[in-house]
Amino acid sequence: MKKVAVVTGATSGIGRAAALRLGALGYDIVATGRRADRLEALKKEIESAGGQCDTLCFDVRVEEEVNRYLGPLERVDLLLNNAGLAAGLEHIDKGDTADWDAMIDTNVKGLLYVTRIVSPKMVAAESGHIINIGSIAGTEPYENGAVYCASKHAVHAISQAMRADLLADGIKVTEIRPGMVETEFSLVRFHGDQGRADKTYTGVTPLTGDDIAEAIAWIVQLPRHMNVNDIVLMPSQQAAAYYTHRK
Ligand code: NDP
Ligand code: 8X3
Repeated sequence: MKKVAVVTGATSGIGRAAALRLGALGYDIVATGRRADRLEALKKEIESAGGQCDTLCFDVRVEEEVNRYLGPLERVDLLLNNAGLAAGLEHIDKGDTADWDAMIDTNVKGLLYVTRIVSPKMVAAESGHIINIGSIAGTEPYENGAVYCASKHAVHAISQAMRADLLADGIKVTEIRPGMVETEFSLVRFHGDQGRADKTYTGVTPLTGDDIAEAIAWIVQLPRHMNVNDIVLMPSQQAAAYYTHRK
């Protein structure tokens, strides 16, 4: 029987690239996100390459939707908790509380809702792998990023704790913490301001979604006795959140 991979946030960026790569590796893909047209396009691309893809269109912030869509899945071998966003980049005294809610509800609560409904299926099967997409923001708080950094610090803590929780059940937990990846991330962070988004990558060759998918492909093909607990992936021109060498 083929393995099933659930990928949240598969309509764009890292999630889309990972879904394509995992589909090519032979996983049956369950691709999720809020944009139905993007999910449909992804399904066609995976299936035209000979893979298999089902799509589930829902918002990870809504627990009832998460349970309604993911509850009926009989088997999940791999869960890629990727759906997330940064919204806004400003000092704490100027932050928009709606942005804060979106980040905490998606990056933290959404990841938890998805994990809560999927992980018992893995526990019952005594096998599975959960990969959480954290960030360098999960260990390096930076100016203007208090709430995004807090949400990714939460992902870092949750990843470590869930690894311990699921250890005896034979379930691997990996956290991937990328630096700068050029996706729709900055466009979303700057609320659709393409000029500001583009400036993020001026003078830098950032990582791409495919680069992260490459790491995911390696991680999921390791033998059962071997796990990557935590991996930090950076563009060569970025040493840390505060150190980027722009040419
Ligand atoms: P994108 O904006 O390209 O993709 C984000 C994905 O998340 C989309 O598919 C989007 O789908 C989905 N998503 C967002 N909110 C929701 C929601 N409420 N319900 C369901 N799906 C949602 O950005 P990235 O690919 O870069 O981001 C993926 C992950 O990588 C995020 O967790 C991000 O924090 C993390 N990350 C990104 C880095 C970067 O530099 N790009 C670096 C480090 C970490 P839709 O809008 O269709 O719902
Ligand atoms: C995305 C990378 O540096 O904007 O998580 O936090 S950063």
